[in-house]
Amino acid sequence: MTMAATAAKHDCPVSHCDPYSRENLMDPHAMHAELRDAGPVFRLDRYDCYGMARFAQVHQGMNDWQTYSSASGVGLDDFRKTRPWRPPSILLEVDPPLHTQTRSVMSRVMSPAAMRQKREEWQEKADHLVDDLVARGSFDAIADLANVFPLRVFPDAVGLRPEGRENLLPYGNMVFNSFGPRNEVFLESVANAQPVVQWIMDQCRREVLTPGGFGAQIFEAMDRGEIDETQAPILVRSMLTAGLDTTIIGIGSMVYAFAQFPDQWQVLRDNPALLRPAFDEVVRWASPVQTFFRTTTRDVDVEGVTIPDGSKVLMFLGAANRDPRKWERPDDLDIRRPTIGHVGFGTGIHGCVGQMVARMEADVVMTAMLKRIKAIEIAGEPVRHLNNTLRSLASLPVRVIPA
Ligand code: OVM
Repeated sequence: MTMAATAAKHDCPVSHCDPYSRENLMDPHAMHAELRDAGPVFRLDRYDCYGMARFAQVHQGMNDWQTYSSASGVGLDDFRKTRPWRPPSILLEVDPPLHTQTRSVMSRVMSPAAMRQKREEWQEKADHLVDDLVARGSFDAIADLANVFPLRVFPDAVGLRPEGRENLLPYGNMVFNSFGPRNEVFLESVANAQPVVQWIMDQCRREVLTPGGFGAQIFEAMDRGEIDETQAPILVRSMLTAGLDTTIIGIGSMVYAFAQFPDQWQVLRDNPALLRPAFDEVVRWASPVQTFFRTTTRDVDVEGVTIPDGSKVLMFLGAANRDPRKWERPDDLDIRRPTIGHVGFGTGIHGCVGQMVARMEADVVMTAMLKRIKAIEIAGEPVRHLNNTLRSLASLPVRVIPA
């Protein structure tokens, strides 16, 4: 018997759910299960777009940039139809060949070798911070740790001046909100946008960046002719946008994960060599960046359903990272599981270019904690911070038992 030459055509399942409602931003997991079960691809009729929530399709789609383009923006807005909220990123919101050029500059500046040079200094800062927190015994793992550490190391590494750094988190919050709809969460975050955006743009100029920093190195790539003088400041802006909220959530998620899975903290304490896979497992489990859009460049068949050319497709990274079709006991943190393929840093040509920074920050903070802390306990109700793209906490009261 032979199979039919063409696959059967199916109607596209339709979901009426709102991924950007307060309820779903607060706790997306029930919605994720529903969307995965809806099918390999579905329509989100509220937003006139498509979506994918299963691992197989999210992974496949993100690894096919020719079909699933970033050049019309990776938010709900279609740059071909509506004016972008800010001048587009030349890293995130572009396709090759420009993307290849800009990414190579960024990946060199934040290479593993570049990050290794930071280890000693960053470890000292982490040790110092964690010493103080362990002495206190109880603290807020977000306000006193996750929000603090990246701000102590990253802006200095980029080469920012000290004044005005309080604008960094509000800016990241706005940009990550802007990838979703113009809902209340977005509008609240842009209420006072103008001075924040102005400050960010001002910090992207060569004159204000400390010599030797990541920012200055981007301008050195410009001197070598790898990018031009209009592009260098926008790449510095990419660092300021993508480099803080994300790593803050990574560190916060690490603490939250091990507080919820104390046996896994024990496993890690017994075998600190698992630190790197443990961070990947936390990023899989938490998916700090929950979603990004792509835009189709042709009619594309997904398991018998046709997505028309020019459609926005919402990629549910968080849902893919907990798809039971791919992961055993997906909701459990298991630092010994193979996390290969998780899409918590994205995947494909747009996979997180700053992940070495994130890994080094997590590494030094966790190294400091592993040495000093026997157990982490949740000591109060965690409070969520709502964002259209990022899943994060505003507060996580913990108590730590010294080692
Ligand atoms: C950028 C940018 C902004 C937000 C996120 C991101 C996760 C990149 O401006 O290039 O990557």
